Amino acid sequence: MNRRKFLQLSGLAALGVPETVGARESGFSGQGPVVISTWSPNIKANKVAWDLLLKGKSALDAVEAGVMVPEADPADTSVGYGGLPDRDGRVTLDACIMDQLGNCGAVMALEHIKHPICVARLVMEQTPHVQLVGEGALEFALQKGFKKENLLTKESEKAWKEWLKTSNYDPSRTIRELEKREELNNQDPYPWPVALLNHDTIGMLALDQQGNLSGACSTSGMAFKMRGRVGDSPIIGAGLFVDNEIGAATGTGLGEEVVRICGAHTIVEMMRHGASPEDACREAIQRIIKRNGEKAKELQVGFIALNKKGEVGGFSVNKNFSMAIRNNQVETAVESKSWY
Ligand code: SD4
Repeated sequence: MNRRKFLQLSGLAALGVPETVGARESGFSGQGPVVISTWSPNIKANKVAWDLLLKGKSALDAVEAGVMVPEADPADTSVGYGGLPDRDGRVTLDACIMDQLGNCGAVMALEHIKHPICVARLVMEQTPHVQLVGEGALEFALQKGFKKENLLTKESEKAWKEWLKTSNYDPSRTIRELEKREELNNQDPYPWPVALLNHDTIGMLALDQQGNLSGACSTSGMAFKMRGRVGDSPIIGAGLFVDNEIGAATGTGLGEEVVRICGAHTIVEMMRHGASPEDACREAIQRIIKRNGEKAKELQVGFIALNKKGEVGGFSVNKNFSMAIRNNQVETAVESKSWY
């Protein structure tokens, strides 16, 4: 990529406009630093992470700061503040973080705290545990000085009340929403905010200038889920895994499917045995397809991976999964290849 094009991309991102390169690519290589996130609008989150990486900060600091961007954004209806609630109208958040030493921390079904990723980091750094859940996670956060806030925005409350009319839990809604957009010939396939979509959990992976890997993942989970339901996103090995010798992986989509195959860990193990990031993600997706290919047509799971060399890739069950990538050569968002 020439310098002019690179600057153009940077300019677009500065305006908050995701640059979408030819669809269905996913092999990018280059030396660190690198940051990759699920979903193209997270090009904005990447920017925050990237700026820290350029200053020589750790991948851990970068992914935490990056993930805080959609957590604070009320327009992002599946992460943090403004996340769609469970079927009882309560916003419950899941997040986890993992560093280059194999340290990790997670919170599950955490309410009232805008930045669950920061609580997850403190679980990792300041407790003898890896996971805190519900009331206990909230208590811990309050002890650490986090503010108790109402995270249910007027828009999310409205969406929930609308949902109550049918009370039909429907995780395949994302696919249909995206298809509708395609049918309408929408010129901007990845609008921000993504008001109606049920999937835009952020999973972010980074490689820093010291050559270390870290990752973070944060979500409000599936919209209108049962109270107490926890998906893949805060589960180390499912929603996120980092092995500093090999690489890192994370994902988005219907968490139950990801937990069943230990998605992120599976991908890292594939890379250990020589697979490229894209091939490793594809192999994990194939396991979901193998269980029930027909059912898989109705759901979405998308994985992304980053290896120690700074190569990235992704793969999804259905089309319309995108990833945002930033390295020394590109600042871009691309649609991943998909099984269907
Ligand atoms: C979950 N994986 O709770 C999450 C959902 C998701 O955007 O990706 N939402 O199952």
